[in-house]
Amino acid sequence: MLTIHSRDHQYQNPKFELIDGQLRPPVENAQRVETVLSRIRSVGLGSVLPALERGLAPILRVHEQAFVDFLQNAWSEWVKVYGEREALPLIWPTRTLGYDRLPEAIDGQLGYYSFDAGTPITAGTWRAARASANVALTAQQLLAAGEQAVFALCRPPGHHAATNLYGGYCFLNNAAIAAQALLDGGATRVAILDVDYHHGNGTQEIFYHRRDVLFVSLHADPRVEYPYFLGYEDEKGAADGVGFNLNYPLPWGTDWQQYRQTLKIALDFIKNYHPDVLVVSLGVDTFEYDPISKFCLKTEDYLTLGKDIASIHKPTLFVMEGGYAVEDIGNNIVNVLSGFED
Ligand code: SP5
Ligand code: ZN
Repeated sequence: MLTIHSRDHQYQNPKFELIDGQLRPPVENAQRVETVLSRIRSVGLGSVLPALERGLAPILRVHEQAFVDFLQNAWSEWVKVYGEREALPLIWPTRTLGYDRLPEAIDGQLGYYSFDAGTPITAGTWRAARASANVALTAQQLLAAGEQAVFALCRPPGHHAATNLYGGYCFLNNAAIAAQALLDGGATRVAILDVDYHHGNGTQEIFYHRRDVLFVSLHADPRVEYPYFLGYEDEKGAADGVGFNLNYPLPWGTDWQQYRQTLKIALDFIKNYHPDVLVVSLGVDTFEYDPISKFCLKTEDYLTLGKDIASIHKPTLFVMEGGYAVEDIGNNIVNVLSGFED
């Protein structure tokens, strides 16, 4: 299987993140990509190709222009006021505070365009986020040109990013951008299967009113897990999209046997949708030793996960999302990809 990669991921390199009431070294760090790359090379999964520049047009098919402008300028605006320290929001337009005014001050804008304080903007965030979208888009082009499966080694991840919101370590929604580009390139129906531990709230929001993209997500129950406010089973889509959004919240402690029962139902649903293409939001933070998660999948289970995904026989674009057990994510990601190819 071909892998697409960009060195520019390293420009998202915050010194700390705010997590669980502490400033700690970021779990979403550059080492993640290096572990995956080295495993891809040691097992000989296939060639690793650089991402091509695709410009802003395919990004603007998914994200609002003003949001993209904001991401592009946030760091320089922040530095004017606070100097070269990580940009974090501290106030949000929530419930009765009002939510439809875009303030002029950078602090207000950070709150307007974000949904958490765990996603630092740094000097290189925009460069890295764009590169990550280009990774997904380059993989999308190869798939459109006839490859059966391609792996987009995206970083920063994307599935929490919505039309005009960033958060959850995500700025641009790589999987959604690729799915839209597949449609724009001639596909009629695209299915997105999100197997990251966290609900893909951004992807859900982007396609919630549409039936040309089916969004199916297995994730930790938002009643007790991040992102808390979306990902419930009664969120089934709206307007034309009713019936084309499917959430499967699972309890803490879910192991492979329990996970697989739900996965089979999800894959059956996807199969009956008859998509032209499958996009997999591939997070391996479902791993038993993931530092921020509470599922119990083992390294060998990811082989079966890949095999199960292959069983619906669709051209498949794998887009990397989360997974923070930095020593193991290489094995876990590559197991999914090689299980798929077996
Ligand atoms: C792409 C992706 O996986 N984003 C995840 C963002 C999660 N950020 C908040 C994590 C809160 C973690 N609380 C952990 C409790 C155990 N220490
Ligand atoms: Zn995740």
